[in-house]
Amino acid sequence: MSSGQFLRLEYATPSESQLDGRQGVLGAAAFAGGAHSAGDGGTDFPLARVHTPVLSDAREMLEIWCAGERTESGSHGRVHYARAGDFLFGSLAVQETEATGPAGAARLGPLGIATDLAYRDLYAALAAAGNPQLVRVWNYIPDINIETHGLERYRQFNSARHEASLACGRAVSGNVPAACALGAASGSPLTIYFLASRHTPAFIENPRQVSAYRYPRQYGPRSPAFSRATVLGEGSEATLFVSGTASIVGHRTLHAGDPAAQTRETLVNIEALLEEAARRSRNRALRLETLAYKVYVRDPKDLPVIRAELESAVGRGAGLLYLKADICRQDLAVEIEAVGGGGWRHNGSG
Ligand code: 3EB
Repeated sequence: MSSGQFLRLEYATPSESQLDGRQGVLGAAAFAGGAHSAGDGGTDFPLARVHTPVLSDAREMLEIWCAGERTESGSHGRVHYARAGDFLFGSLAVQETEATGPAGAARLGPLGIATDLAYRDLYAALAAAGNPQLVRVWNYIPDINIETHGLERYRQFNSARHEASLACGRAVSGNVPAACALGAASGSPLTIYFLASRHTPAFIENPRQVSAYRYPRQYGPRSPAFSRATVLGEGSEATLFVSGTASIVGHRTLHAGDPAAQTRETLVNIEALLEEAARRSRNRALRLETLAYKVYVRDPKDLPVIRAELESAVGRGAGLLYLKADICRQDLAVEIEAVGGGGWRHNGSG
């Protein structure tokens, strides 16, 4: 069934985006290595400020989600949210220094406590909004690869996300949102934004990969709770959300030390997801060249080869945004996420 609504993603600089007084914005994320300026005058929609540098001439870039007329906006706990029809966008940030948390969570450490607080607030905001389905979650974790308390911080995050989800009666496998988890600047807050819908998406796994929620214990005590992709709607209006995707086959990293080969393997994974998504949603317009991509590059010196591989496969796509970010495994040089589909139109300079 068609929801009769559109969802549109745009990548733009703050000046291109003309956020002040602009209509139809559901929510946005601003990416910058230094100080943020987008939305300085305040916005009436949620704006996530993510502390990751942009790999282009622009100092700051915006990811803007438009969904027609906003019907409500406000905050619930730490979550700033806006609704438009069936969609809900939310954003929240938690400083680890404010993370005192429940006594039982002390063993999680400051990042674990921040994650616990964040996810409890996220689920409470969803519950207050009548429990729309989580479709896509973006997680930005300061110092993601650093080990503290005897455990890498990404793994601490996974444990806390998993346990907070269980504590809130939420799934940790199967019907879990598409997601990504990337590094952010040291000392920045744990920053999360998300999209939810009154419609339940299809949850897509990649036949080439072990589901992340079934990763063996070698990747951490609690497996990451995300689907490889989700699709909202059916036929020509289906909108696809591809999770952060990397050069992983089965559960193992392939092509360590070779960013070009990692990019090609990642694209094979995305194509496998496209095939699954097209089959499940009966949308044959879902093709590599019609998606918009956000590309996380660990080491900026790899940008030229990663860009060459990606753009030879997808052209300009429907938009490309390159960011410098640490990735959740030390041996991964690149991770790519994507959005596409018929209910979605690109409307930016890309
Ligand atoms: C991977 O495939 C790469 O923890 O939410 C990708 C997407 C990754 C989401 C998450 C992690 C997450 O395992 C890492």
